Parts: sequence; structure tokens; C-alpha cells
Amino acid sequence: MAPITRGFHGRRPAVDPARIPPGQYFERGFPVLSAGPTPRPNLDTWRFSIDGAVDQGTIWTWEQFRALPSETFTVDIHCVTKWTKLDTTWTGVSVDALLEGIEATGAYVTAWAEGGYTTNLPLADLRGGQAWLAYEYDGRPLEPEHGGPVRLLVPHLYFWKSAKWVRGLTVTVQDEPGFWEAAGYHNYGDPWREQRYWSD
Ligand SMILES: Nc1nc2c(c(=O)[nH]1)N[C@H]1C(S)=C(S)[C@@H](COP(=O)(O)O)O[C@H]1N2
Ligand SMILES: [Mo]
Repeated sequence: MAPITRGFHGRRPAVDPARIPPGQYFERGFPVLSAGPTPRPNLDTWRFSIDGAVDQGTIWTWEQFRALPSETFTVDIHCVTKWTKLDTTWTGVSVDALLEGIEATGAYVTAWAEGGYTTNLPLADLRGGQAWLAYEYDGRPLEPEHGGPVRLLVPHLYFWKSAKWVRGLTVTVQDEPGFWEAAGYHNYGDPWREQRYWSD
């Protein structure tokens, strides 16, 4: 029988400070931040689209979307309100998989969500295994409060870029500030360069 060392069992592992971006604090919980009510879309009529500056617009039903190849991945997330959550595990479809066979003629994307939320990113930041449409968190269907049925997940940028209840990606030729970007948040939002506001 393995002896139990008292005082060691249950001790919290130290958080590696190198994983916490400047100005952020380590958060164990999962705060909810929404600029509006939580939508609960009907999956029978739900659609996801890629449109705008592309050779061919594409629309997926929920069934078609769920038939796309998925990945399970573990990433750190950083909210501009200063919390950082480490090792969050998600399942979803990479944006690379969605874009397969679609030729983009613009270099920017506006991700838009049910309820009107938008956020803009360079298309390059959604490619190369850096972004997903996530529909499971921690092995369970994504809760509505956290963006279920599906949210964008772009963990290398501040979390406001990860649009909850995402319904489409519109490729644009010009970079067009989204909801928070137009309200003074940084246009790009790299947490490691602490790009919180336009002036940063
Ligand atoms: N559609 C939508 N997506 C959104 C938001 C929102 O208000 N609406 N808030 C953003 C912000 S500011 C953050 S920090 C994260 C919060 O995600 P969470 O509630 O799952 O923590 O979602 C982002 N995506
Ligand atoms: Mo946020």
C-alpha cells in the first residue's frame, strides 16, 4: 500500500509565471463575459457561413458542420479584463479545415455572432492551427453562457476575439474594426505585447 505523505497530498502545483502574460493574473474559475443576453439558437435552422471576399461562399448546416474533422486541444486563454486561465481543453473544427477549398481574396476577417457581436482579425491569424470553432469544453457540449453551441477560439489573442455563438466569417479586403475594436480596444490584441487599447 502506498503511504500518503501528509501535507503534500492536495498541494496546488505552482503556476509557471512564464505562462502568464504581462498585467494578467492566474484564474482558476471560468468567468462569463457577455455584452448582452445569451442566445439559444435552434440547431435545425442554425447555419454557419464563410462569405465576403472569397471565390466561393459556403454554408454549413449543424449536421454538416459536425461532420467536419474535429480536434481536441489544450490552450491558455487571456481576457483583457486581466484573467488568464491555463490548460483549457476544447474540441472543435480548425478554421483551416473550414477554409479548405475556399480561395480568399481579402486578408481580413470579420467574425460575426448571433446577437450582433463582431470582431476583426487578420485572416493569417485564423490559419496554421491557431484558431478553431469549438463546440466542446472539458469533454462536454459548450455551455450557452460560454458560447455554445459553438464559438470561435483564437487563444493567442485576447479573448474578446473569440466570438461566442459565432455564425460566420466574412472575409474583407479592408480591415474593419468589430464591436470592441470600434469601442477602443486594440485592433490586434496580442496579450504578450499587452495590446489592450488602441493607444497600446
Ligand atoms: N458573441 C459574443 N462573443 C464574445 C463576447 C460577447 O459579448 N459576445 N465577449 C468577448 C469577451 S470580452 C470575452 S473575455 C470572452 C468571454 O468568454 P467567456 O464568457 O466564455 O469567458 O468572450 C468574447 N466573445
Ligand atoms: Mo473580455
